[in-house]
Amino acid sequence: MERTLLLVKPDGVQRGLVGTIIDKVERRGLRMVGVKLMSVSAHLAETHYAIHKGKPFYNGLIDYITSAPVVAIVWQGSKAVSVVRQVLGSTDPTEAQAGTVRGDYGIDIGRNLTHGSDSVKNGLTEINLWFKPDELIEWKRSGEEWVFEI
Ligand code: IDP
Ligand code: MG
Repeated sequence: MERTLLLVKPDGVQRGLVGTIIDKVERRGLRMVGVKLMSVSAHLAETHYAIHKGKPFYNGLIDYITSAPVVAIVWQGSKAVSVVRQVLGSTDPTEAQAGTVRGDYGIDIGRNLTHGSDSVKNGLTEINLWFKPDELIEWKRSGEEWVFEI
């Protein structure tokens, strides 16, 4: 089964949307296997967003993600990567569909509330960056046969 990293960025934490965002993914049926509230160091932020280094928004992005605590969550389940991206909506909240996190709660692309891994491979890399192996719990959520035809 796939795993993916979801970050509730500082604006999501400050605005009290952690529970709402978790609720949407949890109700969709994915299984949480790791979660923590954390301050993001400049080093972690720069490693996570290395692909965007040199872009006009890069410095602002690093300032944003390091400005207040974030909640980092690892989700597991069939199609976890694409399902989380779908729940979050398009990067620019003004293009995100109503019903998505960014479409319902965001306006500005520089305050888009969340991060979701964009591929299975990048998800694994990001999970290794943000979590130690012993912070991830192997467990089975009861009733998953009512979510997945395994
Ligand atoms: P994603 O978060 O949907 O994967 P990316 O293109 O990977 O989107 O961009 C990473 C993050 O950089 C976005 O979530 C957003 O916070 C920020 N970002 C992207 N483009 C812009 C921009 O044009 N202005 C300000 N911030 C941006
Ligand atoms: Mg991205």
